Amino acid sequence: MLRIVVLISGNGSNLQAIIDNIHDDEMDAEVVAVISNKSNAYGLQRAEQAGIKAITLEDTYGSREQYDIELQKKIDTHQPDLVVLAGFMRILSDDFVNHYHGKLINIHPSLLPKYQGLNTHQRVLDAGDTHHGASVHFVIPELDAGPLILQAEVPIHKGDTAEELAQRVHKEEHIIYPLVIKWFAEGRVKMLGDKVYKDGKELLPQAAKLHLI
Ligand code: NHR
Ligand code: GAR
Repeated sequence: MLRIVVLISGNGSNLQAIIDNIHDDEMDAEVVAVISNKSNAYGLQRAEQAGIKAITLEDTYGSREQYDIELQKKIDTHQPDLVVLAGFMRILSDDFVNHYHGKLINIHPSLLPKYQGLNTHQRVLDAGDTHHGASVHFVIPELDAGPLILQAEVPIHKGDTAEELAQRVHKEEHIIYPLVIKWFAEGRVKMLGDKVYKDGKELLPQAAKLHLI
């Protein structure tokens, strides 16, 4: 059984997609706790609704390092095999990230390595791109730079607003994040050093988009 702790800051629609797919696909996985850095995050209610322990850890510690130590303690109480960032909006310190080497993943709303950082949908529109998407990647200390596991691409339509584009990307996120969780539950994905292996073979960045099956 894959024990998962999910970290959120807001709506938690990716959390919901993960909870629903674990159930519907009968995955050998369980979300054992959800932790938010914001007490008003709607995702906390989603967790409670699903009978999952919902925890708030607000930043009252002064330093990023101290917050991350407390966060690590809270997470490790639940002995997770996988820690999932799902709209978690705090940068994590190097020690925290290294503690979960190979067990910490994130979903980022762009076709990484393009558009690291925040406000991706508007930046993609401003650049006049024709395609956009989402990326699931292992987290390494360097922000949004960890090795890719799976990407989904969406077209950009003429006249799209950032909200319309974000919605289109979200739909794909809700497909690819649960799928990656399933791969973990089946022991099919690993990170060794800085490389990702899928089904025992090195997964190159350009192949992450093709590995939908
Ligand atoms: N931490 C590390 N070390 N490496 C990554 O790749 C991380 C990470 C923490 C979070 C998610 C990420 C994203 O997908 C993520 C990846 C927050 C910020 C940010 O600037 C940037 C990237 C991500 C999440 N946060 C501000 C901060 O000072 C706060 C912004 C806010 O509160 O609105 O922490 O994009
Ligand atoms: C998602 O689109 C995710 O890709 C993005 O936040 C959204 C969270 O939605 N993540 C980041 O921007 C990380 N910096 P959700 O709370 O409904 O899952």
